[in-house]
Amino acid sequence: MPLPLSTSPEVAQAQANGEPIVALESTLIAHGLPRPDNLAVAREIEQIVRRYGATPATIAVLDGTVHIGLDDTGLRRIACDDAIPKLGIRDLAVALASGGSGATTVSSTALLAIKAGIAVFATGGLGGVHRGGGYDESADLAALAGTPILVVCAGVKSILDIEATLERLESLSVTVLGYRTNRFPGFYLTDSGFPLDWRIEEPHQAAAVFRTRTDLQAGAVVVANPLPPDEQLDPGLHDRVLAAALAAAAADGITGKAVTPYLLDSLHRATGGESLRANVTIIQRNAELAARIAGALAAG
Ligand code: PSU
Ligand code: MN
Repeated sequence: MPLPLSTSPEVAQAQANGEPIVALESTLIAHGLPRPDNLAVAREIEQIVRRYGATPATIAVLDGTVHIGLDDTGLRRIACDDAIPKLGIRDLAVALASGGSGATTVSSTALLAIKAGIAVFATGGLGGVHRGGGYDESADLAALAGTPILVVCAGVKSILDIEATLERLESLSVTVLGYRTNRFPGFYLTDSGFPLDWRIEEPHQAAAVFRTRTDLQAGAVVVANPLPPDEQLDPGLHDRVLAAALAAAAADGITGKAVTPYLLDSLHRATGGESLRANVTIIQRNAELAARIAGALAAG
């Protein structure tokens, strides 16, 4: 049986015309941003993708069907329905087989985007290796290793062990490019403290690397797009509230896929919305850059 897949009219038309398309994930809407702002942000990032010449394809599972591009009702369900779970790749089959619904993470969005023939994807920050004693590594990393997709992000979330995550990205042969930077971005922070081997200046260079990467072997190209220094979260505030959030997560016994949403929410509360503002700016900027790269890729 073929995968139950529904493509929005806007995305289907762009596909038919060979026009640039940008995949957007739904977990950051459902579980990464607080309500009610999340719905407005979901709509706004789609608008940004359109403004920069591409068609947005927000991906989610609704009632046992994969949606490539959501209408406003679908977007509203993802943003406002309390019963929308977070679906990594391993959860997708269960949700689809049982007629369920859910929001897709970086791993599952990348997989579904490729199945729909979409090569460029914008998100906030990738998952990675968590800090602390118990081993917790996001499925995003292994998924990117085998998926021919270009992901625009602000690095990996700063709640993670960034050094270990960079090592894993290297082991998994994920190509990482700094966009106008030699430093790996730290999500809320412009600079994670770690260097990058490769830097590009313009979208067409990302497109050229991606084409070559795909010719060599299926695997992701990560374009790391840092927040400008004047838009980052104050680093002192960041370090203080992160330490408190990590301690609270441990004290509350938070495990598994609840860890990332819990930490992001703790930071949003503890910074009085400053981390939320930075997170939204990250997503907006990544949507713009992804649309420009998708344009360069479509132009050939
Ligand atoms: N980027 C954001 N906010 C988010 C995420 C990314 O700005 O909430 C989500 C993505 O869906 C990513 C997930 O795949 O966080 C990582 O979750 P985990 O660590 O459980 O793999
Ligand atoms: Mn995990």
